[in-house]
Amino acid sequence: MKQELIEVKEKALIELSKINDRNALEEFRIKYLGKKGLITLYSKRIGELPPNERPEAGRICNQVKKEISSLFKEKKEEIEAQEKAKRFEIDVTLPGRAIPRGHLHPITQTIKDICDIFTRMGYTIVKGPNVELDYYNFEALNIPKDHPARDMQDTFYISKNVVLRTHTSPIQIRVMEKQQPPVQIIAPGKVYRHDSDISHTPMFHQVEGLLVDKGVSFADLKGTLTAFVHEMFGKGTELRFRPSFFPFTEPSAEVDIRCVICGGEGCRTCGGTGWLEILGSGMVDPEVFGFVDYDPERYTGFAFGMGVERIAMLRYQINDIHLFFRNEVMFLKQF
Ligand code: 2U9
Repeated sequence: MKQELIEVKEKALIELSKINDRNALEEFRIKYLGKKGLITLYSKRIGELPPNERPEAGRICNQVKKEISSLFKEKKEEIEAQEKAKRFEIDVTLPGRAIPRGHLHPITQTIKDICDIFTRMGYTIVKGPNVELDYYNFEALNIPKDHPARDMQDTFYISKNVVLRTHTSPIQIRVMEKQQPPVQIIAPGKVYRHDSDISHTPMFHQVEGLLVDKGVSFADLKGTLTAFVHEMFGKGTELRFRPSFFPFTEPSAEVDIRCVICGGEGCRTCGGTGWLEILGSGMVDPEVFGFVDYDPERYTGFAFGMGVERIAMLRYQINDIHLFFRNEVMFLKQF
């Protein structure tokens, strides 16, 4: 039996040395160390030996069991460590997973570009509330009570005297209320009009500007807006000032540029005229100065306003305003 046990041990140690996964190791444990395993079997057989052989056989059996158990334990730890290492294995030679980089929305980019041109001319950017008092949105801008813009059909009313601003002009009124001239500000932001069809969205963006000081003339307005158009659409862009009307400016003018699509030949975009309207402007009406306590005898000023979506559509040659607000990544990715 002594010889048999030594052979079992040697066989077991060779088997164990070849094992390198959890399942084979478990099979090994059952075969040698389990309840019905070989070592258990031998220890039971000790009782069948003549009494004088039993102590030595018992000692050898215990020693064999101890050795196998100890090497089994070592192997178990080794396999567990290997498995753990495999789970956390990182192949540093693999190419990295690229995180797609986003960018500003084309409307945000256009607002930024417009504002950058004016800040370089010395204008300060000012923001204001989207929900406005009727007074700042209409009254102080010389928009009379019976003006169609004040109709429920055209303006979103929050309550009798509170509206969603229909233009960013109330921002300029708020600034003028707080400070005397000189004022040189640019007012970008969202505006809301009760209007939704192929070419209108109920929310869109405007950038407006205001400059008030002593001796400001229509020539300053023309020079400023000409510089803006040349920066925004290119130095060679031809433009024209066309008489118009706004309740808050007098005289008023709209600015057209040569059609960016046909170059003046006449096409669908310019409606065959060869010109594209891009902004409105004028000298601030003295009536408006009355509301903010500016002396119209001492000060004059000019103002202008543009729709950002329209500028962006011309700039990127987009024919549908709704594309800006659908959040389709395939569209937005292009800018
Ligand atoms: C104050 C005084 C005057 C701002 C102006 C326009 C002309 C204009 C339109 C462009 C396209 C609105 O988005 S749009 O539909 N705006 O034509 N805006 S003058 O005049 C002001 C503003 C504030 C205190």
